[in-house]
Amino acid sequence: MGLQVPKRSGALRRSLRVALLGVTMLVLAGCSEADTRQIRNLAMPDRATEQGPYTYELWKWAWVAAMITGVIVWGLIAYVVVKFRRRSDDEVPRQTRYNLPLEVFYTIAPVLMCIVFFFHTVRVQDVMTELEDTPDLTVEVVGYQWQWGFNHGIGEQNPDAFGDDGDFAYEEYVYTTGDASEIPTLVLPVDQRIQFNLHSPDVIHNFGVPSFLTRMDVIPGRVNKLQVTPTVEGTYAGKCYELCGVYHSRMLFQVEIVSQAEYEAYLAELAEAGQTSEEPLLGGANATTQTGLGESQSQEGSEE
Ligand SMILES: [Cu+2]
Repeated sequence: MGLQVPKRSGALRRSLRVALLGVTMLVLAGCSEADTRQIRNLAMPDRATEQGPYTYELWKWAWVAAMITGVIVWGLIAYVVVKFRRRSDDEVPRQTRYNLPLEVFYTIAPVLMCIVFFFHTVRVQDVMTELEDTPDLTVEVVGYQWQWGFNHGIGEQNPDAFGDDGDFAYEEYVYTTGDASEIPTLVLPVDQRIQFNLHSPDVIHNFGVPSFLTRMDVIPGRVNKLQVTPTVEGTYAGKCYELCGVYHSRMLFQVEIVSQAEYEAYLAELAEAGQTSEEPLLGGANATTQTGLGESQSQEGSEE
């Protein structure tokens, strides 16, 4: 005996249909321009560098591959659900074991897919981590608990400098950093290949700008290097991506990509404000000389 389901009245069906239509319209109307952009970008930010599109393409095609796999799997599930459904209460399905060709297929296919994913991941990673011998300029970045400092070189860059202790690319620097009331701004010239030398005097941080579609750990005791070529002028958000302590969430910064002339004017502005030094300020002992870290704060820090 089957289940006795009361037939829905026509009125109920009509009101259900109206409700469904209403919900659909509400959902569609709720899509702001930002949402539409997010959907179009597959939840990725706009690309602001030459290297960014590589990450984006990897992301996009990984989704395409996952979708194709999903559609095949869902299709097969629907097919067997319908084709092999129980047709009468006392039917016992045919019992089958082993299907060698099928088992070989579903072992080899995922392995092949992993190889393809791996190949493209390595290819993109090589682009994102590539270090050209002669970047157009080098910025010494310091991430410290809990702030960022940016040291821009003045004058000619020494292409042989390695960026480690004392071996810096410039003879003179201007610097900027944030304080408790203001986050710092990293100003960069457009269309120049920029190398970031990443320093940390305390714990592991992570230097990341979503619109660059890349980021890198900032590790005490070593200098990690990252090169990007910004291509779109504008203001972007950056932050620390490694939980580094109680005020990790304050390690925000702003990135401004500007023209070469504006960049030079900015450096002159910093120099005029007296924010100059012979060597980049890299936190630690230097922290006392950085803006935003007054003497009282640094003394508190040294007592720990
Ligand atoms: Cu941090």
